[in-house]
Amino acid sequence: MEKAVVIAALVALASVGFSSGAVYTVGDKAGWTIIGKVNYTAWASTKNFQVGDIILFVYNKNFHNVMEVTKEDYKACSNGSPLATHTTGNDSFTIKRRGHHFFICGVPGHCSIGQKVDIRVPKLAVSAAPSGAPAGAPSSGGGGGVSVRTPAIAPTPSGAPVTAASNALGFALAVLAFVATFGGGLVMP
Ligand SMILES: *[C@@H]1O[C@H](CO)[C@@H](O)[C@H](O)[C@H]1NC(C)=O
Ligand SMILES: *[C@@H]1O[C@H](CO)[C@@H](O)[C@H](O)[C@H]1NC(C)=O
Ligand SMILES: [Cu+2]
Repeated sequence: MEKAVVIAALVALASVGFSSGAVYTVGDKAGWTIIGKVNYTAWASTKNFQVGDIILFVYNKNFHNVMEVTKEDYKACSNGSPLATHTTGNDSFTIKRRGHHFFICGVPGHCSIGQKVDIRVPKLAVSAAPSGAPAGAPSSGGGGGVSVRTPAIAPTPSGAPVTAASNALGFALAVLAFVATFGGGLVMP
C-alpha cells in the first residue's frame, strides 16, 4: 500500500518535468496567411514556447503550405531543401528540443513578404531545471500526428486527504505529506 502511494507520488512528480503541452496557433485568429501582413516575428516574441508545446499552422491549403527549413533557408526564403513539408491546412508541430525551429510558406513570394516564423525555445540557463522529454520520447510522429501531453493522473489512495489537486506537483507533495504523516516506518529500499 505504502509502496503504491510512493509510486503514485513519483509518477506525479515526474510528470511535472514535461507537462506543458500548450497549443499555439500561429498568427492566432489570422492564421498562416499573407493577408493583413501579419508580423509572425512579433507574434512569436510574445510567446513563451516550451518543449512539448504544439505549434498549429492553420491555413487555406490551396494557397499556402508549411516548410520547416534551416536557418539559412529561413533567412533567404529558400524553399529548395525543406527539412519537412506540411500541406494539409491544419498542421501541427510538436516542439521536441530547445533552440530555433524555422518555418516558411514555400509558395513563391510568400516568405519574402513575411510568411515565415521562427519558433524559439531558449536554451537552458546554467541552473538546471528538469530537462524536457527524453530523447526518443514516444511522440515521434512527424507530420499530422498530434500528441498532446497531459500530466499523468496518479490514482488517489482511498482515504487520502487529496481529492482534486489542481496540479501534479501539489498532488505529489500532498501524497508525500500523507505518507509522512500516516505512513509510519516507511523504509525506502
Ligand atoms: C516585426 O516585428 C519585429 C519585432 O516586433 C520587428 O523587429 C520587425 O521590424 C517587424 N517587421 C515588420 C516587417 O514590420
Ligand atoms: C486542427 O488540428 C487540431 C489539432 O490537431 C484539432 O484540434 C482541430 O480540430 C483541427 N481543426 C480542423 C478545422 O480540422
Ligand atoms: Cu503562403
